[in-house]
Amino acid sequence: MKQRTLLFVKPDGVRRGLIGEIIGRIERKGLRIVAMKMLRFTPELARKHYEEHVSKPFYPALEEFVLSGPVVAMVVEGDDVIELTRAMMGKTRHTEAAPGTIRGDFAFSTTENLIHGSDSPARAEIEIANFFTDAEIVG
Ligand code: D4T
Repeated sequence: MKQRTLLFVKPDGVRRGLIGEIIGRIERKGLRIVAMKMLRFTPELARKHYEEHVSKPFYPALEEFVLSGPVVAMVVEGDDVIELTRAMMGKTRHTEAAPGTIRGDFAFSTTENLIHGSDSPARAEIEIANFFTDAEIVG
């Protein structure tokens, strides 16, 4: 089933020069990037994007981290793209992410884990609208 998802390279990925590595994997997999931009999170966007985590003990550190530098956000399209990109990202915790996944190959922290990807069609729709206007989706 053709789907869209919201991905972003987190500030650690940008700082470490891994934008190209991450986008390259998405392109080489045959997925289609239909929108992309570099931006900085605001506290408001962080609270909106991470609404399910706002009350958790790790949220302050998570917010500080996502505000710590620019991110590269994109909308990616493909068959079953949500499940597929979650598999390519690897598990959230750096200790559990399998080698061959983005986090398994490059992440050494659970908070600084390089990439975000929507985890359901409903979340993808909300997250895409948080980051992009319809006019910015050009692919
Ligand atoms: P994101 O949302 O960034 O794609 O990550 P996941 O979907 O894989 O993981 P998540 O929603 O459970 O966590 C969101 C975000 O919070 C950070 N985090 C998470 C953290 O710093 N400490 C923690 O204990 C957990 C569970 C990492 C990703």
